[in-house]
Amino acid sequence: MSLAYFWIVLLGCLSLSHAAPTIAPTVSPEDEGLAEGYLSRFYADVGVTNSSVRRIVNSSFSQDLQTMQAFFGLQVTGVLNNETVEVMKAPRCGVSDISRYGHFAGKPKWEKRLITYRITQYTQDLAQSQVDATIAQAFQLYSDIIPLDFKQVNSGTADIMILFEGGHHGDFYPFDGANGVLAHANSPGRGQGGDTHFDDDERWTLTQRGVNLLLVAAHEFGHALGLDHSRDRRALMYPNYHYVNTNGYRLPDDDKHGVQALYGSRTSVPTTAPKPQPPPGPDPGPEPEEPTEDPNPDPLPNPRHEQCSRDLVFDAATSIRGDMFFFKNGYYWRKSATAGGIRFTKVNTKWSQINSVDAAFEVPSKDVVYLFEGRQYWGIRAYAKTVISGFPKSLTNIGLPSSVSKVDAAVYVPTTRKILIFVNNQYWSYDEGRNQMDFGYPRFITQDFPGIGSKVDAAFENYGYLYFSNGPRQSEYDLQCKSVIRVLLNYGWLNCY
Ligand code: 0DY
Ligand code: CA
Ligand code: ZN
Repeated sequence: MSLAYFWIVLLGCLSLSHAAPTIAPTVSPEDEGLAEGYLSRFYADVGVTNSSVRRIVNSSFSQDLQTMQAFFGLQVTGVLNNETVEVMKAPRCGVSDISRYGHFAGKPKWEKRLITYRITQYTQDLAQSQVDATIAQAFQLYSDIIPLDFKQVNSGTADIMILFEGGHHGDFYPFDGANGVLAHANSPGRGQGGDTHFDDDERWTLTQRGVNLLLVAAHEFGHALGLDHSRDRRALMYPNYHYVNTNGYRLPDDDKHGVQALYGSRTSVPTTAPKPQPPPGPDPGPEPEEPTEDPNPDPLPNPRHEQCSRDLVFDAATSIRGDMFFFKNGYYWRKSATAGGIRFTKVNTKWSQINSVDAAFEVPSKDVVYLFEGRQYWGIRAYAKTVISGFPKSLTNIGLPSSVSKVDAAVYVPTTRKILIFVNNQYWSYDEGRNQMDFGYPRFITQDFPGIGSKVDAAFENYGYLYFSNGPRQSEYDLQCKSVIRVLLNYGWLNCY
């Protein structure tokens, strides 16, 4: 780009900034400065790093702000308001933790909504119709959540040209025989931009054996849409292939955030819930979990319609054998780890003695889950989801004072074997190994968990991080660095796009 062109772009941006103010009048000058520093540290565009340039280029400020707002699940306005400033002020563990996904230098992306693709050379490992269907399915993982559509064409030059071939195949990156490099793709752009090649010396399958085409194609199309590799081991864009169950597969959260930061999200909320999948392993088959219309109306409203509300507040949350259970008003949403689908169930149709769950946690090493309601708690066998005999027990049984009439939240920390029990602005620590309450508790939440707020509505553990909900807001907390590393909204767990 010539220098002259660069200044024209700058001037263009300047006039734009007058048209649309990017700072809400309620934001103080100090917070404005904080936001500028924050965005240039975490969201600086490649090539525009000079802060004096950034100050003038308001549309870049606004764009970076939009990326940040999308990442944190805030309303994407591009205008700095106090809610956004609050999220920026939440302490974090250092630069690397803010986003695990990556974009390519210069953030190339498609500037149109309809992207065509063409498969010019097929593999012999699968039927052509299977390849067509799998490639379409891989694209659909993206078109479900971003406002792009993909269309297969059978002649001419498409935006994304796809082929299967081993060794040399017409670019400067010959494949390496079986294993190693499985496929590669170019970042978005004209000409070869987005083109995707699969190494035909791999054994392409639709199963766990060989190399699963859906997973690799979905990874490659991530590149073709502008995603670089991610540091999140759970992400599809993690550099190394590993098989995961592809039934009902959806994009992992990290990749979803990454691609939505480039293209925004599809605005319409899907009207049909994802198909429930049977739970895996020794779990005794599909369970009689039905969306329940209650004949005797409850004092607490059925929260089903709140699933995709930004204001959704949980009563409790826990993992059970990899699935996530989110409780609210005597109901729960169950998110399947393998299928990703969500089921909505009334608590007392599952556990007849329990009407509403205040707090819940799982001790995976014992395969037991504990559910709390009022002054009582129940032990549940995780594999069968049945109440263990001898329950319910009283809260005083675990050493809580009799003045506690209900607990707000509880979570088990596998690394320390402690159960943290939250009541109002304090918490207790119960040692699961010694089977007794730790000395010196209760302690104040704000003292030991900076940044999560002074009260916890629901808490759970997931992949080594702790999640604390306070109202609709949720903090992803790193116990080791003792700080919040991301701020999320509760509804983000419930497949809402
Ligand atoms: N392509 O996108 C790749 O990342 C290449 C490597 C690159 C330097 C050209 C690749 O094929 N990497 C292998 C891979 O499977 C690495 C491996 O584990 N053999 N990447 C794609 C992939 C597919 C599905 C990764 C994940 C899931 N996480
Ligand atoms: Ca290879
Ligand atoms: Zn890759």
